[in-house]
Amino acid sequence: MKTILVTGATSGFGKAIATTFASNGWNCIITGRRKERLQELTETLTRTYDVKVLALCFDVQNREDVIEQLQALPEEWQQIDVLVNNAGLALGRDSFDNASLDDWDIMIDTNVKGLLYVSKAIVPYMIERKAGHIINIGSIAGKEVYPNGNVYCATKHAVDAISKAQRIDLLPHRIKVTAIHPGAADTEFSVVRFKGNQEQADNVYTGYQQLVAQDIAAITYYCATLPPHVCINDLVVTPTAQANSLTLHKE
Ligand code: NDP
Ligand code: 8X3
Repeated sequence: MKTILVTGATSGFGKAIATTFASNGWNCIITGRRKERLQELTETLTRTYDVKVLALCFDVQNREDVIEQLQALPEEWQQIDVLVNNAGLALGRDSFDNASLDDWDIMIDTNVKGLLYVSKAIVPYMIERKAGHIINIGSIAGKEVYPNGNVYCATKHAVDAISKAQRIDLLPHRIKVTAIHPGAADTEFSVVRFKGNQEQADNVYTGYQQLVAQDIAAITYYCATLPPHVCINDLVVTPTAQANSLTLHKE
């Protein structure tokens, strides 16, 4: 039986990824800050599928907590076949001069440093087995910069660069590294970005068929289940109505 660790499994892509892998018989380590949601998902997955689930509650920004909890994994959970670094967020959509330093700190600490802490804690288990697959969730914001995207785009460009670096440095250890870069997808992403303003969030997703979390889960599963000698390195996926960050065709 294989094991996946998904960060940010309490919502959106992460929840759909955990559910898809569980439905295919994978044991799941799920993480996030919202404990009740982790408990709910644990109950749903174990009740619905014949799999084991380990829920770990931590903020990926908290270096000590991340390292402590992941280095102390029970032995039966140390064989992690796939790590999906998914936890992340955008905060605000303000011009460089108007944006908040606090928002910038949180995005950098979560999207960049959090991904590094989790990877650093899990990679030794993979090196020990000479096998493993890291799948980083980037964004089309990591391929192009758009107006008022400044630091969110910078963090996702960092995810792009870190994925390339991991692929090079972890090559001798036979660890695959895949970066998946989605375009607009209807999750809690925009409600978080606009700090609870539902109207502003809904406006992002009107007038076209956006991606849904299940699309990203299916792609992640496909990437994770290719033969051992095949690795998708970099994958950009947008709604058909979206050509790039700046070009969206709304009806
Ligand atoms: P959601 O807001 O639905 O999910 C985000 C997940 O990340 C939640 O489970 C949340 O869990 C977790 N998370 C956020 N901050 C932290 C933290 N500090 N510590 C631990 N977990 C955290 O958004 P999405 O599913 O859309 O986002 C998932 C990833 O996809 C993000 O990296 C995002 O940047 C990226 N992305 C999203 C796109 C979109 O259009 N939706 C497009 C391209 C990329 P909790 O709050 O419980 O901690
Ligand atoms: C999320 C997609 O275009 O809002 O990363 O940055 S976008």
